[in-house]
Amino acid sequence: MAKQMGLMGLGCFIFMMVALQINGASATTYVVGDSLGWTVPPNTSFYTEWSSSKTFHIGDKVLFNWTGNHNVAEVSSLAEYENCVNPGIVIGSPVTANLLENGSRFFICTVDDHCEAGQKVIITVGSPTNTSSTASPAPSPSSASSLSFGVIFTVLSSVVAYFFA
Ligand SMILES: [Cu+2]
Repeated sequence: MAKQMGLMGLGCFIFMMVALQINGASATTYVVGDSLGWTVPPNTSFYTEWSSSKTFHIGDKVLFNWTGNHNVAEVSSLAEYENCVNPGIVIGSPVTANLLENGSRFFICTVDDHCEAGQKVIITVGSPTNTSSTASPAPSPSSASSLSFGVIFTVLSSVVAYFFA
């Protein structure tokens, strides 16, 4: 009985460790612009450089934080982003965008000419769609999770099989 309890305990322990790892791997919140926040930047490439200095993964969040007269609007294409097309829908402050899938998302400020002055950012999860980067793609979190759950089921089945043997 003591041996069986020990094995069940081991199974639970492994389950908790794997669950913690899954949560820990998908919980980064990035503040757009870091200490500058979301404002008219000192130069038009500021947010492009900020974004390219980060590696975003599915499950991460980006936080737009600002004071004063700004907003966040999400446009649906690179063309709209480049032309600062106002989608007519803006979001209050602060704004947190959840990155739920691979691809690029385009955010701009629609106040006055802030977008033209560089207050816009592209957040890309997975392989960049608009650069020629040859960096190897990050492993997919979903396949990592599937693998982890596969391990859990294998371990638990072994424990159960042992228990009933
Ligand atoms: Cu603005």
